Amino acid sequence: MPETETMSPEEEVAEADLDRFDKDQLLGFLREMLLYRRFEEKAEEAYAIGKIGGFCHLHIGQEAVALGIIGPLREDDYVITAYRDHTQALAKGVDAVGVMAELYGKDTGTSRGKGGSMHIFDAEKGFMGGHGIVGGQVPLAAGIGFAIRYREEDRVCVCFMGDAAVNQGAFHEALNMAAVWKLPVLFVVENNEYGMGTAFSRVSALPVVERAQGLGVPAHHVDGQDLLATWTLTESLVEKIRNGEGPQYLDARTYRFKGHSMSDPVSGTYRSKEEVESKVRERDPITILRNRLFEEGMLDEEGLKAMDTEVRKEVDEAAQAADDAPFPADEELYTHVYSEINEHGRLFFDGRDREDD
Ligand SMILES: Cc1ncc(C[n+]2csc(CCOP(=O)(O)OP(=O)(O)O)c2C)c(N)n1
Ligand SMILES: [Mg+2]
Repeated sequence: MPETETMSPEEEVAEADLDRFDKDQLLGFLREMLLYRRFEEKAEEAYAIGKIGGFCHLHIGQEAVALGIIGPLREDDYVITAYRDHTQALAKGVDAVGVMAELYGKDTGTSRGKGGSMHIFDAEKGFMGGHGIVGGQVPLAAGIGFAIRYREEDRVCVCFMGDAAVNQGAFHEALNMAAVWKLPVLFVVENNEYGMGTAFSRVSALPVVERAQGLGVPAHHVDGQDLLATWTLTESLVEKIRNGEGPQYLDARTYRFKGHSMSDPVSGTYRSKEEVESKVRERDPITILRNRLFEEGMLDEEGLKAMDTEVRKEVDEAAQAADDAPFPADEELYTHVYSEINEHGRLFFDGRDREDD
């Protein structure tokens, strides 16, 4: 893909200023990304033995985008995303046990086992899903942004989407309105270079970062495998948005290490085995951060092993809890089919004024 854009000033700061994090924070970042990785590996394993059914899209390889963008947010900010949503839910503070139980289709899952992998949802945590229609969440994010402005709050909504979503009409309509109304939304493209099996460069004349051109939404790009750069740039973009400057657009360059979903091959006609292997070898966000911590003398092999053991235990416990939990009762087939309407005859997107739980 042609590199036509120049670096944004924020990105220069992000690349230069890496000493702004302290040791505990950095170790915490690594632990968090390891948790996402082990969680997904566990889900992969559970899927293979039939404990998880339906669609299941893993985020392995893209962890730094989730943490680097959600980490700098406030607890009361919103996140909305597509179907590759497990690690983003974890990053937003959704309980790992609830996410795993949702994958298992159990009653204790975040959507009572009725949403599954693509529909993790936790309104209390400001995690607004989990959406299966490519680009479907983009106008919803504009709606959330509108609600924030209408209520005169200073919250921010982050809207993740895949690179394929920028070819959807809804993307252009939503970004246009977000710019006109100066909505507090950060639109993030998780640019892993491919849709299901189509290279982005085959279906777009312009690189992802230029696709917001003409819509009035300032565009930025970042190495989405570099957690610290992504975190630093996101902080500055969120500050602009909170200050009322309107929406921002971020092309976060990343790579998916697994197949499109659990039922797809890792490589094939659309990308070579060699390409995937070289990305896994050279562009793993966890390895990149781990190496940096090794170089700085903040972590050694033993420390890493202890961290990993702890994380694996947490994930094993989540899987065991999911396995032990009951499936939803038969009557649950008839609940949550239509959204409840409150006494004012209005629907609230974040569950306010609802008494159904
Ligand atoms: C409107 C619509 N068209 C087609 C599909 C089928 N589909 C599911 S995922 C996908 C590719 C999306 O790729 P991208 O947005 O880059 O996200 P990624 O899977 O790479 O995270 C397609 C075409 C869909 N879910 N919705
Ligand atoms: Mg993609």
